[in-house]
Amino acid sequence: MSRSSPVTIARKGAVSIITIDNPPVNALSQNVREGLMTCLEQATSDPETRSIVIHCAGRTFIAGADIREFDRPPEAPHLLDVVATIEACDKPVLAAIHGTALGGGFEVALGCHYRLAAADAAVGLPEVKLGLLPGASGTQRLPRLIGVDKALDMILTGNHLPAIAALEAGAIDKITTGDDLEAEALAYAEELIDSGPRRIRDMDVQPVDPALFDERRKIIAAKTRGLISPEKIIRSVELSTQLDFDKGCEAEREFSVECKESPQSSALRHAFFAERAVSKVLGIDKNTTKREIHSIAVIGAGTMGAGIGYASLNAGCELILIDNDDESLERGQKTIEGLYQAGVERGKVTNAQMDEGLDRLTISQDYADLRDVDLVIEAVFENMTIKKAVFGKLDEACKKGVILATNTSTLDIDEIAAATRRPEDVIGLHFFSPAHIMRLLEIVRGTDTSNEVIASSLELAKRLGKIGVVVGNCFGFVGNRMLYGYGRENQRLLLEGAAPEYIDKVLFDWGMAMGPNAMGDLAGLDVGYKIRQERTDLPDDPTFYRIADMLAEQGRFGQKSGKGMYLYEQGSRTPIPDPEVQEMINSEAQRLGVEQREISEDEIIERCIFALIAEGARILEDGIATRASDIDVIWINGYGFPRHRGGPMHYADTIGAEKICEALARFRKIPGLEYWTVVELLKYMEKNGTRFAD
Ligand code: T1G
Repeated sequence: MSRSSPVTIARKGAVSIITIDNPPVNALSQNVREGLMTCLEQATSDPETRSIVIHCAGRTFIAGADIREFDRPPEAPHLLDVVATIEACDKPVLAAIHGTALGGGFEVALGCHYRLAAADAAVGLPEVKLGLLPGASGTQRLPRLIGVDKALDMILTGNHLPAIAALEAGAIDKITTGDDLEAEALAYAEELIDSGPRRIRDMDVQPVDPALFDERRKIIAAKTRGLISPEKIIRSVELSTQLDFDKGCEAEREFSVECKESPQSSALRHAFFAERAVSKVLGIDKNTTKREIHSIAVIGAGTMGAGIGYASLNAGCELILIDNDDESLERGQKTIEGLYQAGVERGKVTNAQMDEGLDRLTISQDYADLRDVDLVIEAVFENMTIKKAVFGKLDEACKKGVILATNTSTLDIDEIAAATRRPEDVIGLHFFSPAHIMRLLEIVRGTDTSNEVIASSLELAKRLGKIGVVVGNCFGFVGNRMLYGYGRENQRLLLEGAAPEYIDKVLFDWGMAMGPNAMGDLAGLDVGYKIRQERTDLPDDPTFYRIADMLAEQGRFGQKSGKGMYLYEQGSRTPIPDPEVQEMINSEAQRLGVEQREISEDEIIERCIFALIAEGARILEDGIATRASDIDVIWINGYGFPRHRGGPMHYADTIGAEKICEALARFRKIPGLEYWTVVELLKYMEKNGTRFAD
């Protein structure tokens, strides 16, 4: 065994302990698999060894196969063979689990004859989140161990099962009583010497009603539209009830290879690593000072302010909610109480946590109450004059070292910071609605924002359970700047003859969480309208957001006013096409001289999605985003871009710069679409055959 193997073996009495030490998460890289085989052979052939423990060093048990290896041809030993070798061992093998035993890691544990877990450990088969299915016998073993229904629940959701629930389900045999896992594993392994091996492959799958599988298919069809691996999972588990163990594993293997090679899985794997890369920011590392944030003040008790406040309370912070009058403050407090109540009803929060959280909430109209806060998040009306006035007052009221953040979704951070004498402490923290749910936090660095403030904001994002993405300062930052081009194209397509419900259906079926017209009605057409009214750099194009402006001017703001692009029945969020709007669009197109024609689904997808790609490329040219994958993380987590397409920039790489440049040139020839100008970065990529990923 080469000295550098991450797998070692040591015998204590009659028990050999095989230890995996492959930081950060003991992934089953090739050298780990090889090391396991070598140690198993040693333990099996050692007459002094009468039982074996497999456990891991570091913060967790095996967190799965090494995902980075999936883009390379598979190397021996294959995980299925490693798991089979463990199970075939004629001495009892115990898995000692701490942290998370996930994917191939849990399959290794299922290859073991017994499983012991630390009380705070969890197990899971999250492959579906990567567009995969368990490929090392997990879909054949788990139904045998815990039954078909529970197995399908675990594998189709990919959720982690805490140790207690895993014990109840029969997925593990024992939970530690103390906090010395290794010692308890040693004792348990000695106990098991007389019990001998117990192989899951020899267990029968408890019979189930075959109709169960079609029921599951119906359920997932709606939930996981467009994904291929969920069906493969159901089929593989179904075969576990029809085939013997080895035949079932063969079928699973085929499905696994098919999924691994699918563009969907490649996109989902890209998203996995992209979301982990966002925390790597130039000039910021683990030595960068981070400011302590225990108390937060939110200025503005509206929907966003209250949502941000609730998220802050949930993260354990003290909260002061500030607004100009009692009515607004009471409304904000009621909103937060309502969010807590809803959390209790959904079992996400306990009554005790709600009471404790609300005890940390203070409402006030007085900026003097801000003297001890560590962070202020301004969430007032999207108007520069109002925001600058607020920051001027904060500069007076707050102690030195407070982070002054604005939740603006479009406005210039530097101009806001200029209203204070401490621009280095000013940063944009752009939350997405609903603020307590949406995982994305766009962290906008101003020209003077200090690295300390950025590092503290990244840490705060983690505490709030958000994905913090650091971006530069420009109109709309990354997300909304790209949304502008996407929305513009939608508006043009309406005038050119594509009905709003048609455009929405095409993009929804393509994978967007919601079509642009339904999304506009949800966000409120008045919000976009007011922002456009404030802008001084809008293009000289009479068709630019023309329909949206007309609707807003008629008071048709969307869901909040019962009608926008669509009609909404009282209390319903279901968009109903409105012939009046279609009539308005047709006559406005005529007035503007925009010829109406049949528009194909492909053209709608190309024009809307390529608008995102083109603006994304310009954002990279301007250095507003550090990496193309950051843009993907923003659109997947903030704008409902389909995760299984990897985000606009990853999607662009699946098409190639050549095709995209050809399409942009084609669009430019359509009368009125001259704004589809050449994007230098795309031109460069076309010429050099490079990708955004490069
Ligand atoms: N392979 C390679 N790298 C991994 C990895 C993995 N499986 N899991 C994590 N990392 C890296 C990650 O990129 C990051 O790197 C660092 O570890 C810390 O991760 C055959 C086919 C375990 C719950 O899907 O869910 O097994 O950025 O920041 O928040 O059936 O990581 O520091 O350079 O996420 O504490 C199935 C994936 C694989 C689990 C820890 N397994 N991992 O969360 O840390 S498919 C998974 C996680 C499979 C078999 C199939 C989480 C975690 P870097 P982190 P964390």
